[in-house]
Amino acid sequence: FTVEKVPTKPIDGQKTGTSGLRKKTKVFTSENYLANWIQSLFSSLGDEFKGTTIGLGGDGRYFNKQAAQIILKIAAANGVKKVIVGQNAIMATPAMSALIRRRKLFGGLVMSASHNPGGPDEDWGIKFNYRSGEPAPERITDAIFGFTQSISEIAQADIPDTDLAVMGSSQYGDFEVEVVDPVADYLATLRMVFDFPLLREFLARPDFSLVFDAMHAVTGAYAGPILVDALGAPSSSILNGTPLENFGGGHPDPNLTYAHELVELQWGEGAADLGAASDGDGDRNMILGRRFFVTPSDSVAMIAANAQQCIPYFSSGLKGVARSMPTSGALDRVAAAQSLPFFEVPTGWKFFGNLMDAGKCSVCGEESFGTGADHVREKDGTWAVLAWLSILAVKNKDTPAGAPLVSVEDVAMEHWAKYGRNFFSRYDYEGVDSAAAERLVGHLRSLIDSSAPGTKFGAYELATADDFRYTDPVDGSVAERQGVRFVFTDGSRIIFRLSGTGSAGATVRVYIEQYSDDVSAHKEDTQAALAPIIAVALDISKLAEFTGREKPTVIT
Ligand code: VG1
Ligand code: CO
Repeated sequence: FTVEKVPTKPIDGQKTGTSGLRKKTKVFTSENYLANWIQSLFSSLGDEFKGTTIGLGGDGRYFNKQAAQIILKIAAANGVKKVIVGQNAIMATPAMSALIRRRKLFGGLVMSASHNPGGPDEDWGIKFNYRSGEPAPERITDAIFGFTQSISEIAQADIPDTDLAVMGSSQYGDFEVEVVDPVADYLATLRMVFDFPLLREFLARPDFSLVFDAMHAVTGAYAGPILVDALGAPSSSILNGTPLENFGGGHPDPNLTYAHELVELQWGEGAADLGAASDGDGDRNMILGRRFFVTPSDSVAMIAANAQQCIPYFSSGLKGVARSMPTSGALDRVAAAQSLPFFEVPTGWKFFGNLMDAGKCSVCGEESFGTGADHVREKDGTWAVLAWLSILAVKNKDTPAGAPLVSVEDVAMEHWAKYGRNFFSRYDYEGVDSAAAERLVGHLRSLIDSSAPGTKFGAYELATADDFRYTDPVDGSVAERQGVRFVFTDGSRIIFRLSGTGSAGATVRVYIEQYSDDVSAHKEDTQAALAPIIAVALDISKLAEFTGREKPTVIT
């Protein structure tokens, strides 16, 4: 093939956020927008990737199929030897991470804006994962951004479009495209982690039921082969299992607001013993019991506490555990009780990768419905569902037919009785004016400076206040200004940060946490338990005054 050099000009604002580059679809489909970023990615990698193989796939959203063809042409022209593409351009984020690791790829591209809605008027996005399957570290994303600011031409191969519906290889000169099953490598990785025969046996019990909501997103392509074919769940246990380009018009975000179909089911007569949902690209998860919600900060703590007994991959114990800074301290208590190394990192999965590569962390999680482990380098929605299934399967090994099963709620109550409960909630204010959000953060930073330890905020006495700064214990890199936090003497916390995954305007996130070791209070409703500290958070931040918002758009 021949390589054409297409002249182009830098386009503003191609800086990646918490997880890749996300914009309105119309921005990405505008002239050279995607091509500029892809060329900048290859330019930033120097000669390092030449002659290597990379992966490509996405969450099935609108524009992915066209985007894949654009990416293949630029990859060929820049000297990539081979691209492995998921059939129909499908590849869940954790599956890409598994593919990179199993096939020792140089990296992989995931076309996804995760839980953001899809379609011509909604969002599109792309992210790059590196050699060990981890989200590209900031030194790479910063370099890409640098190239986007000075780019003058795009190299493009004049190869025909590849039929991505058909598995198999196509050769174009020295360049090869191989279309593969997007499930196979990922399933092989999950088989290495879990006891599939045990899970199969448990799912076959007539007194146990599972419901999984794929939200018309990418896990629709995985739920059938994994939950039904490999584990024997009835196909009726999968809801919204067909991936659609616009996710059926919804937000493919597994939380109590957007996964309302599943929530209604789990709070109704037809509730299953375990209810779960995943997001657009398959890395998030929500875990529900019957009329019971497991907040993600608790989920990671409960999985960590039970991992060694219930999941074969962890049978010799955990190397360590980690959570993002705004995630509640439930995991800290498990780490302390089991004398495990513990790490607190900034928001975003990229910070866990170094810890895992260095053998310091086995299980980690974020409050934002992200849970995962070192079998891959991304959070993993399906993994979390199988982890909970494993916990239930092991705890019910001796439950005779007809006797009540140990439920999700029982697991949670038992955990809280042992470790105490960290009540946690997050308030999101979406679509806030960016300048107003910046003024709010400015106010909070000045509040840090003016508040000495011992200052009273309502009934709470300040222990420390800061803007979180993280030094990576492996490579020494520093991430600054990762969230304003107020920590009180009783361990309660109020944290504020701005989202880095939106495509327009600003989203203000307020994270609230309060600990209780009083077993009689553990059944209390989260919002009721946190009402006093939430009032303090809204008061000291003057959030309503700065943003004009009386109420959050989403509460999780
Ligand atoms: C959000 C979450 C963060 C998560 C990120 C990517 O980021 O808060 O915990 O890692 O989304 O998740 P932010 O900057 O908007 O708060 V995903 O499923 O969108 O890849
Ligand atoms: Co996601």
